Amino acid sequence: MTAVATPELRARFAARLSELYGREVPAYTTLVEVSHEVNRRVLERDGAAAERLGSVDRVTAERHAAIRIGTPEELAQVARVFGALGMHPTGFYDLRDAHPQPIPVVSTAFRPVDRAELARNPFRGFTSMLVPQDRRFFDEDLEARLARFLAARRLFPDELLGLADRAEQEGQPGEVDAARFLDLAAGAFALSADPVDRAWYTELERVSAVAADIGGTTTTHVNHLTPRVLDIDDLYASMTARGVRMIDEIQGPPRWHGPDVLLRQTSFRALAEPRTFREADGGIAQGELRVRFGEVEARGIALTPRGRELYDRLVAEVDRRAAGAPGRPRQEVAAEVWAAGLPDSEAELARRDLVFFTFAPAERVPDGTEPPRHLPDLLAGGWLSAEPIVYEDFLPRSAAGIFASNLSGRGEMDAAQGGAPRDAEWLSEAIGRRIRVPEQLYAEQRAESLARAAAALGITGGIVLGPEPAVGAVAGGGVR
Ligand code: OOG
Ligand code: NI
Repeated sequence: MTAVATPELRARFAARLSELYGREVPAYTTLVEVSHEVNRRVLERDGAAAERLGSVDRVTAERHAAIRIGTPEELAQVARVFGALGMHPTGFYDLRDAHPQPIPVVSTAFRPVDRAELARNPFRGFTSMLVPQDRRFFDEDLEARLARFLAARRLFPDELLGLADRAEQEGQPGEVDAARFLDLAAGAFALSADPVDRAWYTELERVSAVAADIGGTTTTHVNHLTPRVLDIDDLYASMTARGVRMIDEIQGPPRWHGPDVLLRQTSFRALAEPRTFREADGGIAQGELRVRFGEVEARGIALTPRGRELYDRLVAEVDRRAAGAPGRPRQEVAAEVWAAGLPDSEAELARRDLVFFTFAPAERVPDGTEPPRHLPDLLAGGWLSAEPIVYEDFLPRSAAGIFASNLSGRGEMDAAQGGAPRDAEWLSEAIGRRIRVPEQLYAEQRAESLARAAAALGITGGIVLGPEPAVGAVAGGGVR
């Protein structure tokens, strides 16, 4: 019997979820259609340059799902399902101290980490876990009742988890097991018709709409499924022209003439969906909930720690200037700050070590001379070509902005209370899997490419990242 390789299983799962979510949230289908139109327009306009940050096949199929769960046990189970799909927990995001609005969750993103796997299908699952132990949001009594409620539910059937473990450990399930796994996995994330306990949901909603979405129901579901577009400003205008009401702003870096970095995101507003409720008197009634929305994103180049520091400084500067000029659109202020603060070419971004690239020997390297050892000299001399590394992760500030612009109530919080400390290490322990660090993954990819290039060019001792010390000391040791 034929076997299904991990990337193929992941691609099939992403497609299944897309079908499911399109059936549940028809506006998502519009969003995907408009995304495809935008991507076609950009390909026509920019030709090969449009595919600089990923092939059109990759980008067309690219999605991230947002999943919200209640306990470390549930997160460990999600990790097994995603593990079968070659997706590893990457990055730690604490949204409890997010602006403009704190959310009582911590998050990680499950995603492929290997370049070839990402190129094949980069499906990600941004997964948030409630922190009922955080006294700023939940008092002891509510924590105890939440814990009981969550302990009594079962989000993922044993058969699914068994198939997931087998696929992860042995790889390549047969067609029959793969089909069963996909049915059960997609089913676990479908919106359930089970009645929602109105009083319980409302009580949690007073703390946070996200707490209610997670802890107010006996099942889980996809909160949103996000396609990728090559021009998010075009997408925003095209959706608005179709009469879809978008949130006020595109989150993340502004539109500008230089290379895209990190991540820009926007969404249409959460739509009212029919749900069944159990009322206080035990009666069943129809009602609606407004929790699922349609997000879309554009991806740029990954920033090095030095680039990220610069980015954070620019964002702070935008905040400062925007606060001083209340009437001005934030995007306009941001574009101005960007133009003054960020180099507007890949070459200059690379020279200043602000973004991540992989490097390979140029098609035609100079003859008859020894290659230099320092990266800037190798680039300037035409020895190496550089390929940008796409940012494959998330931005907590955008996440919080998207959360906030889609919630109606602000929730109640008592900032004087203690918050339960949580970090990546805590999360690794809790789910028994190492949480990868995005910047380390990008740095490893760069180092591997430099080691290969050094070997191909015969540079003994390896390529040195920074310029010649005489030119200006820049940190960054030899690779290899
Ligand atoms: C997750 C919000 C974060 C993103 O793209 O930054 C997110 C959620 O709403 O559950 O999906
Ligand atoms: Ni999202």
